[in-house]
Amino acid sequence: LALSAALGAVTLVSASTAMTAFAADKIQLRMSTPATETDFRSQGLATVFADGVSEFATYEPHYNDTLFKQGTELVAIARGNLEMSITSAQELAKLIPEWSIFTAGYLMRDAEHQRKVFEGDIGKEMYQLVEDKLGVKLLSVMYFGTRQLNLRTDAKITTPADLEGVKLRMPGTEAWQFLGRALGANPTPMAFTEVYTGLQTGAIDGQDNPLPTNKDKKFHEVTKQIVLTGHLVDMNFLAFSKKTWDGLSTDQQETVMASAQKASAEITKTILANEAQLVDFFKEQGLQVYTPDVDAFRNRAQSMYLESDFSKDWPKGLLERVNAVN
Ligand code: KDO
Repeated sequence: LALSAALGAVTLVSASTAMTAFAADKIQLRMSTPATETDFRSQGLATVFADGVSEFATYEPHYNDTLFKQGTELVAIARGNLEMSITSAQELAKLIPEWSIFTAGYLMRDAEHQRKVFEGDIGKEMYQLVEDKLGVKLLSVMYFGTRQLNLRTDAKITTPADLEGVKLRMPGTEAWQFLGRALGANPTPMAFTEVYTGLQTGAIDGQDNPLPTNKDKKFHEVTKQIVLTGHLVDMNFLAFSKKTWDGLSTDQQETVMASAQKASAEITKTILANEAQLVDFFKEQGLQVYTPDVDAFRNRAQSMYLESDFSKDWPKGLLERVNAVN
């Protein structure tokens, strides 16, 4: 008996070794994003995450909207056509209205506040909602940077009134358009991959993104100023197919989770370090970079959000709980 049990074990081990020996047997993890290959999130995932799961999975990133169009990734995952994406509160809010609370301007204070909110009870509850309603698992939160206004016009912007009539490109969901209006601008939707040309041709007057993204996309070549409104401490989540997740062993699930969290923590660190240096970079490129009357922007945005239809969908007491996290 002892011998046959031992032989059985040997057979099992060699079978599993044979399985992992061929890449073809590995689980394919396709990730679709509008971001470039040089984006810090792309880089962090392609190294830390890909290495972490490499024993049993092949991480296969698709950049610049080449696999799925911006904003369609979550539905693709839910339908079983994609395994992973870098998603946002704005994309989640389109499908799960409770999530619109995290699209509000001037809600999150900084990267640390964001991390504590999503790594605590609030994150657990809000992630569960996504899993139950969409069949998508959110593995981790990462800081994407603080969004600033970036304009091709040169008139100085001090208060929201100065943005009247300014055609501001915002990403293509209602939550983003509302944020543009809350800043006082005239928002217009446009895909991320079209923004550079939009700025170059004057189809739009400006756009908003974090400083590292502005540099990565070379928006400084086609704009004249950056107004440090800091209107959204932006964050992304690593979205993962629940169907794929359920097919993994417990060990593999732990590895996927740990690799996602490690990659996200490193991405956050890199983005924070870069943001701290980039004001000087843009000034060297000849752009005006300055801080407007941030209180004027904050007051207008916060009161517009509280009076908006979005706020009717926010879970009761959640705003107070988010504000109380420190
Ligand atoms: C953008 O379209 O401006 C935006 O920054 C919005 C983010 O939520 C995120 O989708 C991001 O684009 C893409 O990942 C491309 O960097």
